[in-house]
Amino acid sequence: MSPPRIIVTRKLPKPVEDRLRDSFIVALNPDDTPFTSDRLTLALKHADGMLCTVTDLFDEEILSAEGRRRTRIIANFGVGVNNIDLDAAEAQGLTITNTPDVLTDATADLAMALILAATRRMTESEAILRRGEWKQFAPTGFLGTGLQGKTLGIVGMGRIGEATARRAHFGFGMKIAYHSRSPKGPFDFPADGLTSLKRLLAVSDVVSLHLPGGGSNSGLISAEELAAMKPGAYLVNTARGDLVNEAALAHALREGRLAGAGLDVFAEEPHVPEALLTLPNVTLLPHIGSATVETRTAMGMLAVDNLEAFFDGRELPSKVV
Ligand code: 8YV
Repeated sequence: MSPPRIIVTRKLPKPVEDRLRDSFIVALNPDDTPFTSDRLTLALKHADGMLCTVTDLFDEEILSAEGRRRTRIIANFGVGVNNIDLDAAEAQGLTITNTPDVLTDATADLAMALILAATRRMTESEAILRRGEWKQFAPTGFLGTGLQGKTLGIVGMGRIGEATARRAHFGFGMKIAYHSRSPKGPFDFPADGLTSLKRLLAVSDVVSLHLPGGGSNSGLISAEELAAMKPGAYLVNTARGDLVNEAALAHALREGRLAGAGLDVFAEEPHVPEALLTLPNVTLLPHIGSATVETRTAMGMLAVDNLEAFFDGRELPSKVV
C-alpha cells in the first residue's frame, strides 16, 4: 500500500519536514506562501491528511464544499484550533488534532516577558532612546510598577495560564488570582479562584489572558470589562486577539485608565489597528508566543505524531475531535 498523501500548508522546521518526507508522500510549501481558500478546498480533495496552522481558515463552507473530499485528518500546528470550525469538521467525520503541552513553557515565558515589558515601560523607553531623545539619567524618569506583592489575574487557568502564574509567583513574588470556566487546582502555589470575571478584573494589578479564542469567548474583554479593571492596571494577551475589543482597549490606554498593555495576538492578524500602533504604552508583538526553535520543532513533531498514529490506526496523542 502506498504511503498516505499529506499536504502541508506552511514551511516547517527542517527536522519536521525531513520526517514528513520519510513517512508520507508529502507536498511541502518551501516558499511559505499561505494557502488561499480555493487552495485549501483543493487540498482537501487531494490529500489524505493535512498539516495546517492558524493562518488556514477551515470554515463550514470549505469543510463542506461540494465534490469529493479525500482528507480524513487535519493536524493543526498550534494548540488553538479557532481557525477550524470544529462542529463542521465533526459533521464531516474529519479528525482534528492540535499541539498542546509542547508550547506551554514558551508561551508562558512570553506572557511573563510582556508583563515585564508593560510594567517597566520597555517599549516606550526604548523608542525614546532610539529616537535620540534620551538626554540623561533621571531619578524620576521612566518609572514603572514593581511586581512584588502585586496581584496577577489569570483569565483561563489552563496549562499556559498555570505556567504563567507559576513564573509570576515563584520568580517575581506576585499573588495569583484566577477565573476559569471549570474548577482548577490544586496548584503548587497559592491561588485565589474567583467565580466572577469582573471581580477578578477589579482586584488584579495585571491581567493575563489564557483562554481559547472564537465562540462565546470572542469579545470577552470589552469596554465594560476594561472599565472594571483597576485604574492603572495592565492587560496582557498571548492567547487570541478576538478575546479583546481592540478599539476599547486603545481608548482605555490613550486615556491612561490602563497604564499599559502587552499584546502578542490581534483580532485580524496580521492587521494591527492604527489606534494601537500609535500608542506608546503598549508592546506589540507579531504572534511569537511559541516561536523558539525548540518549541516550533516540537509542535511540528507532535503534529506528525498525530498523522502517523492516525494512519497506523493507533490512539492519537492529541485529538480535539
Ligand atoms: C502557534 C498559538 O504557533 O498554538 C497556538 O495556538 O497561538 C501559537 O503558539 C500559532 O498560532 C500557529 O498555530
